[in-house]
Amino acid sequence: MLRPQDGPTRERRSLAGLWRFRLDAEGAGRTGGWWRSPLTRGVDIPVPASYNDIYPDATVRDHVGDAWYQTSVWVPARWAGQRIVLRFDAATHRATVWVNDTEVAEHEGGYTPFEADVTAHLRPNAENRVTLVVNNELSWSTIPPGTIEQRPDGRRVQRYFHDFFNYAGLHRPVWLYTTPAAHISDITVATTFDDSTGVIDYRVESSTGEAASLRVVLRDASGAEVAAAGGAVGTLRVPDVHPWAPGDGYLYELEASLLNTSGEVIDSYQQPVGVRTVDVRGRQFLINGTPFYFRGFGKHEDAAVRGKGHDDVLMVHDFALLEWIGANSFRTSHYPYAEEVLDYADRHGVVVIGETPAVGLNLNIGGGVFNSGKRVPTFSPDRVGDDTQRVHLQAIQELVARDKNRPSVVLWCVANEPDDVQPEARDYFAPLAAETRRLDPTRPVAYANALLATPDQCVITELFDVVLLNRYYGWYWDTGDLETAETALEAELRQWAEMHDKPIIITEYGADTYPGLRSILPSPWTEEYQTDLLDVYHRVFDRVDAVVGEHVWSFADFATMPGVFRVDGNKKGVFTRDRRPKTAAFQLRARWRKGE
Ligand code: BDP
Repeated sequence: MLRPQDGPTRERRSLAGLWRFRLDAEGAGRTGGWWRSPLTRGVDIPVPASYNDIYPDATVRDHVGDAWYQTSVWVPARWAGQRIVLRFDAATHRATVWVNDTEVAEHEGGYTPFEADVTAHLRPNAENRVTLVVNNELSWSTIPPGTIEQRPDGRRVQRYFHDFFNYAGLHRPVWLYTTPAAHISDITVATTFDDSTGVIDYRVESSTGEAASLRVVLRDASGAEVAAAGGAVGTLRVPDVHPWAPGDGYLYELEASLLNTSGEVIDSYQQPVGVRTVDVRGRQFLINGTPFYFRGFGKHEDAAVRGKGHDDVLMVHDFALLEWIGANSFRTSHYPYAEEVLDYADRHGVVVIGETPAVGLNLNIGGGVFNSGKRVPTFSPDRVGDDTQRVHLQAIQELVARDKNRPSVVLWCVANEPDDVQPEARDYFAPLAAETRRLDPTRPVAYANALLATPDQCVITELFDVVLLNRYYGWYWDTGDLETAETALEAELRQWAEMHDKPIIITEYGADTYPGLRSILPSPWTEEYQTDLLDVYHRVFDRVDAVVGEHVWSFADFATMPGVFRVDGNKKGVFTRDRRPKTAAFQLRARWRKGE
């Protein structure tokens, strides 16, 4: 799926700003036709942002159900005759959209974009109304899943099994953009090397099918043309190619042009291309044929007031902190991040594990905390079943469609900590793994495993290329006892390495840490305990060859649902929520930048 862009044949208009907003817990707006007129009794709401924390009002923060957004937009007269598209980069978790009086789009899933051709419904040279109802309910047929509890006083309360606050709203930019009627609709690139020559296979799809001709030109970062070809499908060869590599986000630009029969350009699109390869060989993870070691974090899109609203200020700051600390990679836990984030990673050579929103598919873990006692089945027709699998598949398809051309993304993570012990997990995941590979044969596929499934118990590891482990020895297990933690961690990692000839990335390890709490003795929640625990893990990683990466949980403290295990959110951040370093930040910097 192409991102909107400005160019000789295309124009974008951002719909960011203050929209009108109204909660609708009773669902009155859908029957009352609220899209047909200006939203009355609404308040202002900023877009992009989560709506939950903008007003000091628990009704807004804990709202369950529909919420209405409305704005009006002037459509320039010069857009008459163009194709006009309305695009939402994300609406969490689902939305229905109207332009003036007409319904134009419906979308399920809170972290991938959707769009509608609204040419027929907009009036150029006039104000037009855009209305959207966003719904934040989680159920067994949503990704992530959840359940709604009815309280005696009639209130509905959202429950979910993942450990981050259920923020909702328009988290990312909204665009109106134009293309010519005959236009380029998609581009796919895949890159390899032939010695020092870069080989780029491309495919350009257009609304005209075979009717018009296509021309493709590749330019290097200085703008010099380095290769060209004709046809919708083809191969470009770049002698002495400058590869995209970790720490070196070198991008070429592929310009695709759609030409009419007289050779005039009807539409053109600039697609950035990083030339690189990704392979898994034995227990190694190779980028451009060289073993790569992941250093970094699992993160969240999370900040005070904005919630999950995308913010360029925080994004650039976070990338600057990643560089300061010596990280080379991160995982988009636990959902696809804003496209601005992936653009930045592409341009700066930051390696990304791209994850779907399939988190909380495990009834033996609730909100990051492990249930004790008897195992509860997760997969069943009335829990995680066919409906869940269908939306999960759609989430994978939309993630791959969005990010398939990004050099930064080297691995797809299709789920976080699902139940991988219940035998039915295999039937659930086999088609998902197969479909991910079919959609993208160029990247390895994995899922993140929680401690409940040791290598002898896990029923799905074989379906995947890389072993991703989230481990909390010394925290949820053997709390306060780092000696036992060290022995147990090493024993388990060695077992994984022996039983599966695959690389292992530790995608989570860490300890909740209250900033400023200090202790001489090993004491969970203190800054010393966090650094001591990280030291233990690092010693073990350095002893086990199959470990090819360490992602600390988490980059920064983040909001969660309330719980006795959470102090104003999850405090496993190496940075606080407002991005101040805990002691662990300096410790990681010393390890990750050693030798620089
Ligand atoms: C893991 C989850 C992560 C949680 C973390 C924790 O993958 O989302 O935040 O544990 O408990 O189970 O801190």
